[in-house]
Amino acid sequence: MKIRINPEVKKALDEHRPVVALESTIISHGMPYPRNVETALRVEEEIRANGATPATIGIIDGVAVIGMTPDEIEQFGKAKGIVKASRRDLPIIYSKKLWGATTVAATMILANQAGIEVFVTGGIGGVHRGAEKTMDISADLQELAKTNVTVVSAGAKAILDIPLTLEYLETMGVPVLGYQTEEFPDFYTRHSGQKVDTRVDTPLEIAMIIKEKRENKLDGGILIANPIPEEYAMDQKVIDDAINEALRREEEAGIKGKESTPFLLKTVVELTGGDSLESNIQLVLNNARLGAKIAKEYAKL
Ligand code: PSU
Ligand code: MN
Repeated sequence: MKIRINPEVKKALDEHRPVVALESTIISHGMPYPRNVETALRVEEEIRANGATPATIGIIDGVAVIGMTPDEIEQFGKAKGIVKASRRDLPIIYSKKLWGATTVAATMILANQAGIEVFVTGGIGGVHRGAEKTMDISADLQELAKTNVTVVSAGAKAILDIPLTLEYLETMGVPVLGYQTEEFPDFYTRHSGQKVDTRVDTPLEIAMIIKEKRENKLDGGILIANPIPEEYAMDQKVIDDAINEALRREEEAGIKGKESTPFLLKTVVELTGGDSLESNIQLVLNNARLGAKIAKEYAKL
């Protein structure tokens, strides 16, 4: 396998100490430079401060890197043209020795191959609005169905169809755990009006559920929905208006496929004068804190 595990990460894994995986699409395609790099580095710091080792994952010259250096993170944030890499892109990127920014799906695959259970991101991909016509359903959901990794998120963005995303996860047998909430958060706000599968109140409770899923060979991922802290949440009307306008512009520009999510994110940032970016950064930091605590509890079990 074309995998390079950073020595610090390798040592932590060998010693059964907590490690947290991080994705790189959020760096290359989810936020503008230089806030993307600054955020990625702060997320790593937050994970360390909470007692775990961070492992930012991406593909460099056709080799999957588990635990990028700060300099590599800078390159992922700065360079143009790094391919957004989901499951189907991996063999092509390996074969052509390209750089690939890994999505939630691809990061889950690589985290699992490296032996990392806990993965922190911002929001997962899901069922897009209008999917009954376009069939645009993120490969992240299929990956959650089969790959043994726990994904810590702030829910899914309202650019998606959240009720359909939750239906899909139910069909695929993915536990959706609300951290200190009964309601599934919609990324920029704490509320989507949809219920989670189960409320959990402590990192230990989550670690125990992960352990049961693994020991009982119930393959697949677990989705943790961790609401954005109230003080950083966006005004519901402001964000709804921005999303609706972004969706309108997407339709007008005829944007489809893998370009869709990056386009919508970028347009929402523009339309909110950067406010949505601030929320996005804060919710990722908040997920990093929780992810490190879950990894720590899980390592003790
Ligand atoms: N949601 C975010 N920020 C992101 C993404 C999702 O808030 O950067 C990225 C993740 O990498 C996710 C991907 O896996 O978008 C989903 O893309 P698609 O919808 O094309 O599957
Ligand atoms: Mn898609």
